[in-house]
Formats: sequence, structure tokens, C-alpha cells
Amino acid sequence: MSFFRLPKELSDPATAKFLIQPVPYEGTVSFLKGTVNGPDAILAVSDQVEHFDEELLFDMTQHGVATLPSIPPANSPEEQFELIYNTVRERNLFQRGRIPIFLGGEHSITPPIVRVAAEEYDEISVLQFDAHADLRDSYTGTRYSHGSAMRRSLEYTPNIVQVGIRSFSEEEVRDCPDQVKRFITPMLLAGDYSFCLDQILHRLSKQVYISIDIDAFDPAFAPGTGTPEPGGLSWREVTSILRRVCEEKNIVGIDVVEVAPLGGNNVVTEFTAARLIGKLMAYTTKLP
Ligand SMILES: [Mn+2]
Repeated sequence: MSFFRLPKELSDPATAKFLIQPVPYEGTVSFLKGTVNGPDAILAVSDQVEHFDEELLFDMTQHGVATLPSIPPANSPEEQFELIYNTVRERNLFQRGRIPIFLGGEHSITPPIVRVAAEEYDEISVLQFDAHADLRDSYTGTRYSHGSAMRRSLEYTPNIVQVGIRSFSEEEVRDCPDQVKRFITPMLLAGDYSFCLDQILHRLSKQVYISIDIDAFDPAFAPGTGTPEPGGLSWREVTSILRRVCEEKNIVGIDVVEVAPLGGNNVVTEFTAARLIGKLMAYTTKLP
């Protein structure tokens, strides 16, 4: 399966601008399962997404979209971290002029990717969309948990801007007070959108890695996820922020994680994810 199922000349990994990297890992999931099926579900529905962007009025596949072989699940969270880190390096996914797009899998896939990005680029920042802060030092017995994804990522870059956060623990408030103080919560966004947008643009460095946990969206937009939290972001909020960020910054890589397909005819979550990826392809091609 491949993203957009394009003809050969547009899906060659040697030349394509966008490199789709599936990472179907589900090793530390604490509640509802299924994110191991996320990448395949997103690839399957990507067929149904228009290649023509309705805002910018051009074909976002014109510079190529290649889908790479999956990074397989490992035996432990530590081994999975190493395997992702080594594979991203070996495949040279952060080469200039190209944008890797990682399909999760659970959120614990992000820190090893951020580590490579931080080694490849000076001063990267991370823009995270998520319902959860993911700032626990460890969770369910491992420091490589999905609940620790941003705490681990902070070890590679101190600059993480967290948007959509509405669920976190006392421990996270105590351990990461500066992060917590600066959450862009859904309430804050609804109250003063332009203030929030200014904050986001001001705090991000020029080189930005975008990590999107699908549960940042309200469950009405993305019900198929491990820990659906009420009070989330809308399609319009997420895409309008992304549009402005892509106008101002250089996007070095993207992940979309925690899609756990519901099965049957309910493809809303994976369709939203595929559509969002198409949007980001359009924004990162046309806007900078
Ligand atoms: Mn998360």
C-alpha cells in the first residue's frame, strides 16, 4: 500500500519530496488498542483524498510522494527507540529539500525521530498538537512510554510548543512548570485565537518539526484513538494554525500518531489524518 497510490515516476523514493514512513508500533498503549493498524488504515483511505488542494488550488503530489517500507515493531520500548533512531538515520530521512512524514503508531515513536532531526538541523523546535501533555518522566513502568513522548523529546530540544492540551497530571505540573504555564489549551484558543497564534509563531524557531497526536482533535472529528478526550480542537483551528506556521517557518518533518481505526464503515479518523497530511503537503510546497 502507498500514500495516494501514485504512478511510478511520482512515487520514487530517490526523487520524491515527501517520504511517507509507516511506524506501526503499539508497545506501551495504556487504554484502547488498535494504533498498530493506524498506518495501513491511513494509506488505505489516502486513495480517496483529492490531490488538488482546495485552498491553494494546485496538485500537492506534483513533486512526488514515496511510501517507504514500515519500521517493524520491536520487542521492547528501548529496542523500538533504537530501531527507529537507527532506521531514520540510515534512510537519511532528514535530507534537505525533502520532508519525511511518519505514520504512527503510538506517540512514543516521536522522541527518536526528534533526536535525529535535532542532530541534522541547528535549533529545531517541535510543534505538538495533542490532548495530553506527554510530559511524565515514565509511565506504566517505562521511560519510553507514549505518556513520556514529549518529556523524552525535551532531552533533544528544549523548545516544544504544545497545542490542544487538556489532560495532564500533578506530576507533570510539578516536573515541567514552564511547559505547563505555556500550554495553548483549547479554551485559550477559543477565547483569543490571534494571541495564541502570535505565541505559537513567536516561540517556534525557524526549523520546525510537527508532531500531531490525532487526539488533539475533538473526538467528534477523530473518534478512533486510544484515549479520546472531550473538548478538543476543530479541523479549522488545526489547519489554520498549520497554515500560518508553514507560511513563517521551515518544516523539517511531520508525524501523525495515535490513529486507532474503529473498523467497519467508520473511517472518519483515518480520513481526517490522510486529509491533514495532504493539507500539510500543500502548505509546505506552496507557502514558504
Ligand atoms: Mn500524545
